Amino acid sequence: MEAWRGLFLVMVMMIVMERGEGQLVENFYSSSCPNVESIVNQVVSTKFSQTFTTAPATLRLFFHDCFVEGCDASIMISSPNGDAEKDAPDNLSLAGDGFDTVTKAKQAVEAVCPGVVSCADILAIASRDVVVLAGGPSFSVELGRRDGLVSQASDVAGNLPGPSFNLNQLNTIFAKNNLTQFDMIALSGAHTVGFSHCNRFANRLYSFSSSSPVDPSLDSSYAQQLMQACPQNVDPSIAVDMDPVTPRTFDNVYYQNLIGGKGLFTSDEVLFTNTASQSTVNDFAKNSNEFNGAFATAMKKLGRVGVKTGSQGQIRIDCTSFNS
Ligand code: HEM
Ligand SMILES: *[C@@H]1O[C@H](CO)[C@@H](O)[C@H](O)[C@H]1NC(C)=O
Ligand SMILES: CC(=O)N[C@H]1CO[C@H](CO)[C@@H](O)[C@@H]1O
Repeated sequence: MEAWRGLFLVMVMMIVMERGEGQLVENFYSSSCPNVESIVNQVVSTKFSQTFTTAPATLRLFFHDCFVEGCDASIMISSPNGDAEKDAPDNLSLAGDGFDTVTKAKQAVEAVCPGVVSCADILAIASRDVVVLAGGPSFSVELGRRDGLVSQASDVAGNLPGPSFNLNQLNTIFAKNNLTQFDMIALSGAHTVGFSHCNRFANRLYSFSSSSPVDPSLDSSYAQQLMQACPQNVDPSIAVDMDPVTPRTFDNVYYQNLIGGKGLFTSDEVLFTNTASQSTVNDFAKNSNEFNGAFATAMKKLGRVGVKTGSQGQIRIDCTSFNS
């Protein structure tokens, strides 16, 4: 009888341990690098005080990293052949400031706890920190990610949403990453900061349909403003604020913009025009606490996508190259 009970207990423990292995925890570095969060925060704050772009650049880097090969810092890898994830055409706006933030934070962490903290975790911490610095909600970050061993430009296509996506396409690609429509709407609120290049939405101004060159869901004075900033055949490096009202504050004005026909991309505006998502947009527009809570929850879920843990992957020494 005792022997059976012992065996049963061992089996329960094995199941618990097996489940625990793939999971992130908040205090992962509590003994190996207890100050990691304050070290990262210090670097991110300094960089943010030098340039606001630190915030949108780092946040978008995290999103792109997680949706391609999981949150494993594969986006950080530079390749002499130009065939790593960051070399894919979709990267045009992956502003150097995001990469620079992670590289600098990693250097500061390595100086105190060498070889212990993954680049993937540093990117996750820095992404939370930039949201807070820009005025958004704070939240705890789960840690324990390992850095990936694969970074391929060819993996990017098909794994990231496009600015012309409709609601179904958005829901499908987020669902593949264990994120609900509610999470997707909350995460889209990241477009409350940062820039977009003209070519990502020019179709809405000049070639929407044969009967109407301008997308009728665009507010007409906003459309005028965009045409002024983005004339046809404009220099491809020209970019506009995605939130025309409060571009440097992480707030719920993004959703108020959608209600007013001032969503920059089709994929933004559709969240309001489609009745299946409209009520969430209305709620987030009215209630910033609700948006903040939903965004924080969705960021934690985003941070769990495709993570490597335990003995998978490696702890990169230099975030831009695999350990040799
Ligand atoms: C819902 C589907 C999404 C689509 C279709 C989308 C698409 C885009 C596009 C086309 C740009 C402009 C790139 C450029 O031309 O420079 C952009 C910028 C940006 N996106 Fe998204 N995005 C989506 C979701 C997200 C999510 C989930 C996040 C983060 C949580 C995010 C964060 C950002 C940020 C911060 C920028 C500005 C980057 C900068 O100024 O450097 N996006 N997005
Ligand atoms: C989604 O969640 C399931 C169940 O927890 C997990 O097995 C799967 O790996 C997750 N997918 C991604 C892309 O993280
Ligand atoms: C920041 C970055 O890595 N930019 C690259 C984006 O992709 C183009 C090619 O599509 C490269 O030329 C850029 O260097």
